[in-house]
Amino acid sequence: ARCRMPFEQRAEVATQPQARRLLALMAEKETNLCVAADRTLGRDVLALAEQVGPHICVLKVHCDILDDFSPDFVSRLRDLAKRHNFLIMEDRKLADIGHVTRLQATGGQFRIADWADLVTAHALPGPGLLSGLEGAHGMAAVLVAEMSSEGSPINEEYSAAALAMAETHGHLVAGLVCQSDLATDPGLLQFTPGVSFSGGASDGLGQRYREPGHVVGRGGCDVIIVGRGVAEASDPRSAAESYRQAAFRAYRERLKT
Ligand code: 5BU
Repeated sequence: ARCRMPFEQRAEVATQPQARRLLALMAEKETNLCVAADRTLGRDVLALAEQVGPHICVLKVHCDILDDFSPDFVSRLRDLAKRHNFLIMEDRKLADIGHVTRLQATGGQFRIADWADLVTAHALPGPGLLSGLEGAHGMAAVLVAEMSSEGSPINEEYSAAALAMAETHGHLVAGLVCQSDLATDPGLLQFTPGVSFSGGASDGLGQRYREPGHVVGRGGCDVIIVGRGVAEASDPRSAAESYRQAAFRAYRERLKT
């Protein structure tokens, strides 16, 4: 049922504010593409965001891989997010006790909660982690329920526990990072990484890829996450356009099933 409900309708039933915002934006902008801007210089991340901005619903970053992270970088990134209408996800994969999670989310040199709309977190520590994010400037968590990488020890029981944690903390959790269709709540978004037009490929470091049409059509994925497929393409703008079209077409097809 969740898979056959259009994003605009899901935006209305979603209770988490960032999830509502994102679902509405996806419906309006007609995109369910998130680009992972895994570049190590701020200006290269900004240049990519400028190129792919019109085609994405979310830009995902790893602030800790930047050689030159600065407050100026995040203020420019926020300007681009506003201009092109996308959300910013920091893929920090928080995984500590609530107290430390709060310090990591709000302090340090990155001050993630000052600029990110969404932050990823592992379910591993339990709900205290989410309590640590309470009051973090409205930033929502996205819980990692499954990983794309080869040999991950995550099993079905763990994924179900991550889902249960998301469901019982609906005011703080906008969705899941997952590889299969876990959620039933239409207000929760499922983000899926390990997506490339060269499905079946690997990167030599454990990443496993599947095709956009497959993950959205059969995997229940709402938002595809594409990194190198876009960032390392000779023309990132047109690569983003292609991934966007493939993923949105698969979403539209899914509504008819
Ligand atoms: P790629 O270049 O498309 O392989 O990048 C994938 C991105 O998604 C990268 O930023 C990872 O940190 C992120 N990722 C992932 O690949 N697999 C996972 O299970 C999770 C995140 Br969670």
